Amino acid sequence: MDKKVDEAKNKDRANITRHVDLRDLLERFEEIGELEVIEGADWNLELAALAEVVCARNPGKAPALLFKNIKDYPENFRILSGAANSFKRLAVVLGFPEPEKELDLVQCYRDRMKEDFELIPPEEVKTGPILENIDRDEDVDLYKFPIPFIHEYDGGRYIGTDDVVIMKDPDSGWVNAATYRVMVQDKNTTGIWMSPGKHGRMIREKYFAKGEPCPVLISCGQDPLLFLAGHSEVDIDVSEFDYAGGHRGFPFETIPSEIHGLPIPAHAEIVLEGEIYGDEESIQIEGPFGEFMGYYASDASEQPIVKVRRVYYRNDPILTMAVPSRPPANFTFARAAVKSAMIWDEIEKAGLPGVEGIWCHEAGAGRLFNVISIKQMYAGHATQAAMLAANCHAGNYAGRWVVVVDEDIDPSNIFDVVWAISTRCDPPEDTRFIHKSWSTPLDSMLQGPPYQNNRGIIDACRPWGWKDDFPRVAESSPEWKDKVMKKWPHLFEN
Ligand SMILES: Cc1cc2nc3c(=O)[nH]c(=O)nc-3n(C[C@H](O)[C@H](O)[C@H](O)COP(=O)(O)O)c2cc1C
Ligand SMILES: [Mn+2]
Repeated sequence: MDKKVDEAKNKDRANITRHVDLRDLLERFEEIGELEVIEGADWNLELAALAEVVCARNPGKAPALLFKNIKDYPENFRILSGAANSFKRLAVVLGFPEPEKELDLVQCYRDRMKEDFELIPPEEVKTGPILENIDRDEDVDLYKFPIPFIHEYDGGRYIGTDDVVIMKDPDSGWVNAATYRVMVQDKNTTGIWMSPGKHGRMIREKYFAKGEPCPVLISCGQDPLLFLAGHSEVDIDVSEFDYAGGHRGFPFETIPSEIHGLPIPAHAEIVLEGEIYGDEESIQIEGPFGEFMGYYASDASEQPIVKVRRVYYRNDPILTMAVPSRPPANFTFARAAVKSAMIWDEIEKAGLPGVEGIWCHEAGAGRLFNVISIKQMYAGHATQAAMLAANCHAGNYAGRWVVVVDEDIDPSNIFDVVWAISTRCDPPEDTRFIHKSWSTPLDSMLQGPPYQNNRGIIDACRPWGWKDDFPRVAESSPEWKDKVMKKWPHLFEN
């Protein structure tokens, strides 16, 4: 283990020793003062409500919450909320120097993708902490864990929110590892919900088409890098394990599971193994669930179930919990940064020059209101930027607005962005629409199938044709601002 860490250290340009697993990260979060231990909360509505308000009151800066001594449960069966969801913790997780502002994170990520990123496949090992406890067949009892009931109108307790669902394509052997919600039905059965077009759903359909159940692992507590890869749009045929490994700089260790030989992350906290059944006798009602757009947009529906036959877990396991809700939620800051960087990477590879920054605002749940700033270089450049950002894989699913601004506008600063839309945009000329795009039953603006939505793009750049004659901005020069701030510093302390 130490040797690998050393190798990673050498590799990392920032010379940061990378973490081994979630527990290693928790120590680091504690060192930087960003971990709060909460004792005695109730799994039933209380701990999720606390996670929600703590995060919403201080977006990007709220601590991670580690719940222990949860009502009705052993002291050390814990729940973690918001692991990577702050400036500082996300930088630790990704191995970046401490950021000063949102775009520092995006820039570091994008630089890595541009310069030295490579996919690093997992390394198979024989054993690891996840095998400390194994419950088999009739001993399986999911209620052993303090599974949260998150919001009042949810249809049940969700064991899988900050999770990674691991499935193997039966034709190519590609291992997909993505975040899909998992609701407990009874002590050894869960529901699982996958939106049309998702990789896991495509894989599941291949098994169902052959009349077979689909083998699956559900990791319900793991390294935040796996969760970040699991809920970001990593390309089809690319394993999120390889992608997350690439960001850590050394491989994730995996152990073949007992029944299906699927890769169990060796340092995960809780992993379920079983099969997904989608036949008529098996399906059960799933949901509703408070969703990422901030609504209950889709009703409860009949969905496939997972029959759980193994539960692997570490001693004193930690269930990781995401609380989708009216934004900001306890994962939207981290998502905003990663998604912004992924879109930047993709559109740059598609040939777009002149990108200065991107920010997928938390107010749009990190998907619905994405702003891209460019240094305009030719007529049509702004439209190209918007179209690519709206349609590349990382920006496509369930999007709504893309705004393009000039390079003097900080895309992460909503005040700057509203000013640009208000003063550099002629609404009938500078808004355009994209119809029939990839969306989801979770879209608050869709009442039923087919789940396609329409998008708006806003060109809030100075009009290309007369941009050099555009009115001068009225503000003190940087020199004057600097001078006065130095002269009266007490006015500028936090
Ligand atoms: C907390 C959370 C819960 C999510 N739940 C679901 C879900 O239940 N179903 C789904 O299709 N996508 C869900 N997503 C979005 C997917 O994880 C995301 O689109 C991911 O890229 C899908 O991976 P895939 O491309 O391998 O299918 C969720 C995301 C988050 C952050
Ligand atoms: Mn995938």
